[in-house]
Amino acid sequence: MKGRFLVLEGIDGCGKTTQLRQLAEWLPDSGLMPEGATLHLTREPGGTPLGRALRELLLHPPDEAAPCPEAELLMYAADRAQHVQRRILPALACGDWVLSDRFSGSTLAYQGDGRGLDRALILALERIATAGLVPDVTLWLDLSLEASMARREERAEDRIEAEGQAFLARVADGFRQLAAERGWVGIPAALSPKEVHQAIRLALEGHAALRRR
Ligand code: Z5A
Repeated sequence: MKGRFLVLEGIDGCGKTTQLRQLAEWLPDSGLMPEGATLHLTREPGGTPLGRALRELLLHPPDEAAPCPEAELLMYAADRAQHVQRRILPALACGDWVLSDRFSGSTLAYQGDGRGLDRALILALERIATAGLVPDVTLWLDLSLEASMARREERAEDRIEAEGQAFLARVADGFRQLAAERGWVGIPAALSPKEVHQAIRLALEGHAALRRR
């Protein structure tokens, strides 16, 4: 029996953390998960002890330690390789379900479209880091740039958020294109948290990849 791998993607502040918490309450009793399966909540970067150290260096480095774009790409790939090998694949092998806040789509959007790094290179690294693992369902929380910035107005920015509006606009375009290419489920994320949760529930209940096999 193999478990299921679900991912939430989208631009900064689109509501992934909020929805992950709501899914953590609903999914185990939703009737979708088989009896005895555990739901593992995780995120990238930072889903393993190594990943947590990388997350700190990626998002809050001292000025002199800020990675260049190429080093940043490799650090996200290292975080993912460790996450896949040490946490996600073992859980799926036991028949458990894994719900991750971000996965490899974020690298294509942020380092590819945002930073302008070579897409073929990113795809080659994706193959190494994911070992071929593809999410069963990716939920793309679709939020406008304006709403994203308004939601984060009062919050201290991390290193990536501090890149500004033009960077975020390229990332948002990247996510839109990826969602179409990879068959992600688009969720209108400007609705209230409760309405977004309802939309996600409907999408998961009707998703062929989550039917009992
Ligand atoms: N990154 C990368 O560059 N490459 C990669 O490969 C990967 C990641 C994997 C990770 O940070 C950073 O790393 C991220 C991408 C980059 N860039 N940045 N920054 P993260 O994932 O921890 O940070 P984030 O994506 O920016 O998360 P976030 O800002 O915490 O946003 P969120 O989790 O999507 O949203 P939230 O925390 O649930 O909500 C944000 C605020 O909006 C909060 O005040 C909520 O109360 C509010 N909210 C949430 N939902 C709603 C609705 N529906 N209506 C109104 N208000 C809402």
